[in-house]
Amino acid sequence: MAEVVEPSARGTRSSAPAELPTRPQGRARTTPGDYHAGHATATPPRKPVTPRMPVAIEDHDWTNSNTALNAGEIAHFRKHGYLVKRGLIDEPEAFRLAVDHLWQHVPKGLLDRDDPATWLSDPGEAWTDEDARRVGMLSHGGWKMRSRGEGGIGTEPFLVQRIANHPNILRVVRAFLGKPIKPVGRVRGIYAVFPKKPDAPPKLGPHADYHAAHISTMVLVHDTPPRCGGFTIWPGSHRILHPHWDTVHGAKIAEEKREGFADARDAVLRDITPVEFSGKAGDVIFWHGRMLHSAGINHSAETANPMVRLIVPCDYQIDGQTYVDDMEFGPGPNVQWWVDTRNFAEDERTTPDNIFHGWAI
Ligand SMILES: O=C(O)CCC(=O)C(=O)O
Ligand SMILES: [Fe+2]
Repeated sequence: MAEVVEPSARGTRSSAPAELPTRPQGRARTTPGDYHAGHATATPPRKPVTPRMPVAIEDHDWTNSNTALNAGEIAHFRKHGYLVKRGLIDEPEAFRLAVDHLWQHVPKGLLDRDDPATWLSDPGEAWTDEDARRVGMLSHGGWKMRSRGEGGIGTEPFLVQRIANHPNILRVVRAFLGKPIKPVGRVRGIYAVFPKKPDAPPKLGPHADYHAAHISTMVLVHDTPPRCGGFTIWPGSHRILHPHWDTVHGAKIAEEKREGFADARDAVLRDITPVEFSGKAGDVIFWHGRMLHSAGINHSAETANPMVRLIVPCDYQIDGQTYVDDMEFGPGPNVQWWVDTRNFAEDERTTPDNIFHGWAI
């Protein structure tokens, strides 16, 4: 059974810069500066909820790696909120560079690429605030490797040009949206999920993002078998959560809609079995920005082949909008600076059925 999920209590958010832990002196440095705290998506459940354990993602008879979308794919994405394209990008060198990049940036040798025992070691305080600023934080058994600024981690050409702006990915995004796509300036980073200790309980961290992307991708940069930490999503949650947001893409949920959002989220967790994305390097999952999702559970330390799961998350939105930074919750310079997409003034208020307003599907 998964652990009970208790989203962080609201009202506890501080105005500390993003990713600086908002912690009392001396608390573990692996605690993230939780930018979700205070946001409506972090409203606690009325009753504790235990998420179901994920099942492996399944291919269908219409699954393919074309850059056009067939009727089966469109219907599946509309209903379930995600679509997998196997072997969509063939960039072994970029993938190798991404994997090497992560291991080359481990602070002070705290994790050793060749020693799986270190992947379970939980460096704790040894991973300092300064390390987190340079290479990203450890949190909840994962490492979101990323850093701020123009040349920050996430802006490297092998991530941006060869992966995020890969013509095949852009063609699929374009097929969904039917409009020019804003070129991507950065990926979120390279995100690792460490194997959990064999006797530790499996934990999920279900949450909703609010980055204003129309669509996002997770790109596998190495082969990732099931139960090895694959990105985990709650199918159909995009439709259930959509009406609870103020606008179709923006980050806001009005005060009086908080409880409704939280109840809908908790119903999703109770009723829907999540799906875990596994596959081979170059497989890509396209997912709707309103999906409830989580980093996956990495059981590989229970097998003969322990592995650290790595993915590259990328975000896409249509071009030519009036983009604005959200200084409080991001994306913007303070918070969610690792996300390339922005809120935009032309965003519309939600209605029960305008989730795909303006899309080509
Ligand atoms: O690492 C993962 O699989 C999930 C990451 C995630 O939830 C996010 O980037 O918002
Ligand atoms: Fe997320």
